[in-house]
Amino acid sequence: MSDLRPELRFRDFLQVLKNENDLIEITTECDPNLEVGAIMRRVYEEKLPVPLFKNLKKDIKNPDPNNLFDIAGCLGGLRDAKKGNDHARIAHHLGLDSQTPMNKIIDYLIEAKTKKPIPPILLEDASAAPCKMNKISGDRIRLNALPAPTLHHGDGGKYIQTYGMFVLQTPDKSWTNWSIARGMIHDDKHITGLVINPQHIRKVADKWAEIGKGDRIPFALCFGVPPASILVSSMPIPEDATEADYIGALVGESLSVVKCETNDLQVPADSEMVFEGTLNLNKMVEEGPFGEMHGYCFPGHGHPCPLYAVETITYRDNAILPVSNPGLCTDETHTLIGGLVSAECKQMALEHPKLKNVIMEAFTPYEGVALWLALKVNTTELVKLNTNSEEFCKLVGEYYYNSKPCFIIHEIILVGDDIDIFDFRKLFWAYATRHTPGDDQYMFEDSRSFPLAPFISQGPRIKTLKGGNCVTDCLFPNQYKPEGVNFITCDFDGYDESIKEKVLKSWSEYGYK
Ligand code: 4VP
Repeated sequence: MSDLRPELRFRDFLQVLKNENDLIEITTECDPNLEVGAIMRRVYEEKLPVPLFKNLKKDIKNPDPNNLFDIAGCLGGLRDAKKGNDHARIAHHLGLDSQTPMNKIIDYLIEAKTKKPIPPILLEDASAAPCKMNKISGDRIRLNALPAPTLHHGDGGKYIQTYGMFVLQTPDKSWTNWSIARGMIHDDKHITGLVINPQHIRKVADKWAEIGKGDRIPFALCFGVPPASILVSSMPIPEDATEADYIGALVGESLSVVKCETNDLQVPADSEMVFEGTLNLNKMVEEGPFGEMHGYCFPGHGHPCPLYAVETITYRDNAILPVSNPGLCTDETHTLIGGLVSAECKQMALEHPKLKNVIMEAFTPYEGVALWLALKVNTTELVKLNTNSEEFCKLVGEYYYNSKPCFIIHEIILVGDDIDIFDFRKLFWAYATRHTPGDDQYMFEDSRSFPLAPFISQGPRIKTLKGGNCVTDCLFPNQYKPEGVNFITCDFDGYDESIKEKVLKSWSEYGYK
């Protein structure tokens, strides 16, 4: 049996992918300026093996004297289903069997919440930690010399941070948040990035501002962390919950952490690289534009964002920078952010007295780039609620659109229990055929809009950041009533079991391979 622990060790994760012919070491020179991004986009869109860029083109005028890192991309993208399970890489992030399908991954994430949290263990001898092999600080830090990628045409700079994990802690140390937020190189010593509400990174940072220390908030940015950690960092787990303890419960053991060099924060010992320093909420610089999870970059000006001063970098030998290149489906913004929002939304249903028996599954279909949330409804249980479309959709919309996980969602689609919401062809068919546009759609104008959604950022609601959220009811009116609806679906599934069995058994006899 293999002793590789892909969920705990980033290098083991890469080795597992390599063993499964799902990783290609690219030794041809590749330019971090757009070429790496273009390769990654093609890999995501064609579901090809992950690229490990071993020969990044150097900037002749400004070469990196420390030769800090190679790049690994597309680590949470989909694998070609012909090679087995298309969610294999997500399963490996959690140490699950590579064949585990997405609905089981969602259930696994929910189940781990019921397990006792396991806090991390602080290694006394930090010098033994891989992330402490090398250290640079002060003048030796030259961020502009690093082969950080410019990912999309139109991006405002080099995005060194797309798949690393920020560590921030409240001043009273009661809440430590691990999260992903994008980060762009500003100059040789600084990066800038989104620190926005309702993200927890903002809430923790605001606690420092409340005590007058918003200009020197200690942070660590860790790259190549245990894959279970990066996955949970995309997760909207409840406020005050410590991601590290939940991850311990998820992987069944304590994570090993070490203290930072310049502050009291603790970081995964097995990280590839750790940037340490202070975040200044009062110093705003231009960040972006950046091609985002919905598949667009809107060139032009960026937005003011706070500044992170990078004071020390520790890193292991031959460090590897993990990179996500968001865009058209399917990349980490859809599998991880969307997948974890799905888990939270299913959990929310289980916690609701009326919805717990009615909502069977929740999923953000990748083709909807995590703007859509599909909810599968148990129609037998729905009838017992003695409700109707308007009342039920208002209940669902008010509950979900006022929650943090649904911050990124703009359309909730209700479908009956004959629809597999993980099968987009079926979901889209139900969407097209089972609601009357307008009549079966309920708008929520008081809830928060997602500023990154292109129709919000490019439309009038960018001024108010309110509303534009919809519940689309793809249940027929009679599915709310005891009489129900009688229909036979005109697809292969719609035939009797006996016919299907006979056809499948005789398939090759007919001449089909
Ligand atoms: C919560 C979603 C989210 C996705 C991308 C991004 O840059 C910021 C927030």
